[in-house]
Amino acid sequence: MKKKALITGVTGQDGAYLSEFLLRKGYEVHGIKRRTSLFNTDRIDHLYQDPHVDNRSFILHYGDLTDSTSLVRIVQKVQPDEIYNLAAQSHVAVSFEEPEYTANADGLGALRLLEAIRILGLEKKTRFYQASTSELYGLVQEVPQRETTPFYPRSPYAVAKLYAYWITVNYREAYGLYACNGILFNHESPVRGETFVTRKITRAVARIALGLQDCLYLGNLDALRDWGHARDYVEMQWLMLQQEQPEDFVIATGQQFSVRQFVEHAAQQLGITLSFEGKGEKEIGVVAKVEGDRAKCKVGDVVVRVDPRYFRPTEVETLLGDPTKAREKLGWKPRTSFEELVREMIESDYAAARRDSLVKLAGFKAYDYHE
Ligand code: NDP
Ligand code: GDR
Repeated sequence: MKKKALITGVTGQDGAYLSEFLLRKGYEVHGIKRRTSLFNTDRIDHLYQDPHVDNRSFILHYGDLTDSTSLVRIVQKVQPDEIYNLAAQSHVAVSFEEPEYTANADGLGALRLLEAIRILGLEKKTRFYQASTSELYGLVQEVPQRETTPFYPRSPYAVAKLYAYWITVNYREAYGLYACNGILFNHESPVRGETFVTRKITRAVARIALGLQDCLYLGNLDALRDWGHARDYVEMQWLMLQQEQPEDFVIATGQQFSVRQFVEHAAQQLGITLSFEGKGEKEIGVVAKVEGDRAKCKVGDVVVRVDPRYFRPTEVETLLGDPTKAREKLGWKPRTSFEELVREMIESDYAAARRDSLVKLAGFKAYDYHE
């Protein structure tokens, strides 16, 4: 019998990598996607299997973390061995605009899944993974951050995730569920959402190099993050559910870079050297100029500017994880270096930008609905 996994957030970055990983391991993978007015399955289209074919190993269900009945129905139907709760309103800045929805999906969503397991009497069968986050550390109390570091969340997103973290621990202790938290530090990839800072940078730098965009507007350039590759991190999500006892783990690289350094590395990949001005204060201003002619960039072009709208009401200035426990207990260590991560993202975005540029050069005009 194939093992069955149920993934919430299957259409997201991690959902796509985890689906690939579990399918390679021989799992029957079920994913929950939500109804949207446009297709939202780009990241998993290559895994799609025709519903008219027998013995499918990749099956999607409509559902939503804010809708208990849909979750209970799906868990009952699938009877999963493992649930990976990856679904979330995952954008920290957006959580300040939509705090109630974020609390509902990110906080109560985890509770609804845990209750579904309990209501259906699956406590002994179904293992549960909760996508916890380094944002829990917020205003950091210890450097580097490890499993025992106290939390100090700094956004509605992080506060909602704090609830999800503790309700996962509580159900483990109260009902003996195999439930655990992966406290994952930032992880990126070529399919990272376009509004997270890394992807926003690699996409913009590629488009600037090809003359499709003039300037990149950013917020806090001094924020420090511990950035890894999503492909490496989903392996840990699975490993955590394969242990004898459920435990919580920090997943990180143990290396830290600033947003400014990420921009520099991304530009360097395309041979563009930038000179930064000022300290990136919270006001619109010139931040980086091109130092040597390269592609469509000319010496002195201003390609990065600071825009206050991208600053957050409360910021997490610095995050650095200590993955010692994961290494010692699970034998895990990240495979992809920071440089490799940036290169992979730039290569992918440059290829996409080249395609757009060729289409533009060929005089193609997109269909206009109002014509
Ligand atoms: P993404 O934003 O790429 O994916 C989020 C997924 O959740 C999408 O499939 C989205 O659907 C789905 N979703 C959002 N709201 C709902 C809802 N109400 N009901 C059902 N599905 C919903 O996130 P990542 O893949 O990057 O992250 C995965 C998880 O890990 C998230 O919980 C995130 O908070 C957490 N995390 C991420 C880290 C990172 O650096 N990437 C680090 C630490 C934690 P749709 O495609 O329709 O929008
Ligand atoms: P983060 O990721 O908030 O760490 O949450 P994000 O990439 O959004 O921000 C990282 C840092 O960059 C600064 N920043 C900007 N951020 C965005 N998005 N856009 C900008 O223009 C910009 N300029 C500077 C931010 O202020 C911040 O300091 C991610 C998400 O995946 C969460 O779901 C996850 O829990 C955490 O990582 C770990």
